[in-house]
Amino acid sequence: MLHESGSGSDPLGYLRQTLSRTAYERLSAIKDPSLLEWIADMVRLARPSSVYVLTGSSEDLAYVARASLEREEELPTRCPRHTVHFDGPKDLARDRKNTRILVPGGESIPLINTHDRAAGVEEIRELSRGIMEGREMFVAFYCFGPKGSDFTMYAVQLTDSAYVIHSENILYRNCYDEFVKRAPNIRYARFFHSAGERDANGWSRNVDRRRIYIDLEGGAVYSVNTQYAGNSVGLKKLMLRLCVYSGLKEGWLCEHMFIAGVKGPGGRVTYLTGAFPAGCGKTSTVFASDTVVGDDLAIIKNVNGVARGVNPEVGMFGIIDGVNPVDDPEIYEILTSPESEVIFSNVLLMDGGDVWWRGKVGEPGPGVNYAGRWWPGKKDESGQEVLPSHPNARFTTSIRYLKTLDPRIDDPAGVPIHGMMFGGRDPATLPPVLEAFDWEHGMITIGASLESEKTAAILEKVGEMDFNPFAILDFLPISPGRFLELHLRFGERLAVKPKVFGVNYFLRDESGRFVAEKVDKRVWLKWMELRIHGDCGAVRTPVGYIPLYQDLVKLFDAHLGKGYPEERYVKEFSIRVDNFIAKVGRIWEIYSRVPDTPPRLFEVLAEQKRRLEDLRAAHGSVVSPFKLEKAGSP
Ligand code: SPV
Ligand code: MN
Repeated sequence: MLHESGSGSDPLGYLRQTLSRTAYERLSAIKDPSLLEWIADMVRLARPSSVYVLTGSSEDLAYVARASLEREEELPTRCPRHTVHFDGPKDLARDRKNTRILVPGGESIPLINTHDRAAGVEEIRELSRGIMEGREMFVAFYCFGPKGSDFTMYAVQLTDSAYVIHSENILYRNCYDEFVKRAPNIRYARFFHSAGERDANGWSRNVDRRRIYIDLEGGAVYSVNTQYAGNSVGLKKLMLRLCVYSGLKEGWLCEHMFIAGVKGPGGRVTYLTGAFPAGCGKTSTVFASDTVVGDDLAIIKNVNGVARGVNPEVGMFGIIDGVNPVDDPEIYEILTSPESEVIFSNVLLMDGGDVWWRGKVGEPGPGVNYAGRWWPGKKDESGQEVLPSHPNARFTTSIRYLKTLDPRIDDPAGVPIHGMMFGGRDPATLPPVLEAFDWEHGMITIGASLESEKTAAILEKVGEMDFNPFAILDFLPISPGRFLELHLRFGERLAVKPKVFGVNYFLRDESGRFVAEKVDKRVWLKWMELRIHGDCGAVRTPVGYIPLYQDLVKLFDAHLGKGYPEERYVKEFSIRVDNFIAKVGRIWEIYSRVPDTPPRLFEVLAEQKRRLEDLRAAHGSVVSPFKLEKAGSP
């Protein structure tokens, strides 16, 4: 905790003097002195002009939605339930550089951006002094998971941004009553956020002093001088770090994964999770499934030997770039329906009040976008055309609008997880779908070895390959070695181990064209579903199992009504032996710099390399799947 000296002496007295009667009464109904002390401390430090405490009532929700518009943090559109928020041209994505894990003594963790806790605390307190002057502070209480569930974590958010609270009211379950009922017997995370001083456009003025500091020991995150939701919305990626840390200590998993149901023979529903870095087909995989439990995060625990998972969220903060009525009919309909509540961020708001993004039907016309006034053909100082809508433009909306919403979304017991998939953008190595030999092989050669081309959700160069184990590197508060070790341990204790798959929608041919079509992922999902139940065979390769040609022909016909030519099978599923060996080398090299890597990783990678070398000796550098051995059902 970050205590201003002296502020803890009589927090209740201080709050009684400072807050409105309603706000004080709402807070003092929560019987946890340490919480009140923290809030008193932050109020004293940030000096807001008023404090609004949410109980989550419909009046509160309406108040926040109205405040977002009145304070011009969101702009109205032609649809009363649709608004647009702009983060500002320098605040359009997560800030890796200034997002740091605070560690006592400033100890370094391999591949993780850490900072000395004491210095970080001091810096953030300095930046927060008076930061809310003239503004209202919101205090809101949320559940990270279904109410009354053993999976659920709790969080309190302080912020001066109505947009942040509006987003959280859509994305999470308000649960003030749980705090009243259960404090101090619940543990919760604490989030402090301030957009800081804003300019005439409403953008945070001091983005050069943007800081997102994660205090694992104190269970708190401090985020200032930023608005982009990935940096500001506490329960999204900031909570993910705290959740991973709790999971590490208690032996369960908190993951950057969706949870989706895939239907199989006889109407059975099989649940799979999927981890993908941003912009690699995660959302489209969710929509290619039959039911949706969650689109971004999962908490997974061992319940009587079975891995069960919940989605801690109830909303989506999704990439809108490219969303179109042909490829994404369901989400497109939600985003264009006047019935749904949507916050668009960093899209184009046209003068007539219509919203435009790449993929929206119709042409973009003059209006306002992430960089200010926009008109067709607008160029920036360097003569580059300014895109009407930013590649990392997003939508925030409730998951409950989905027609494919899984009926078990609120089930406190979660759903059984029978498969886990990992996917990245890989132009040259991985086939469209691949099944690991077993849990350990999958966690090591697929999950912990995940790589992907960089995308627009991070403030760095787009196009390079990035090592991104479990698609969670940006959100890891611990070494990837320990995170892998946690997975290995978790799997050992399961009586039913989920199957592990790799998927890749971005394989290119010699001329650089994508080989697969967007819709094909439905077939890969159906194949995984069958494999989980042992309902089809496979080809055994040095890197895992791949589909048999005849099974894919059947699946393409049954689910997409199209043929699947043999040449495509050969193109997609040939084993690119040299590329796989190179990948083993890259991953080996990375983990050899991570001292706490489980030794099994090197053994499993070495075995994989040996199998690949044997195959190369027998059949050369690129091997057609028809040359490989058929395996029966597992
Ligand atoms: C992601 O980038 O993985 C997201 C959006 O889901 S953000 O909140 O920016 O992390
Ligand atoms: Mn995500």
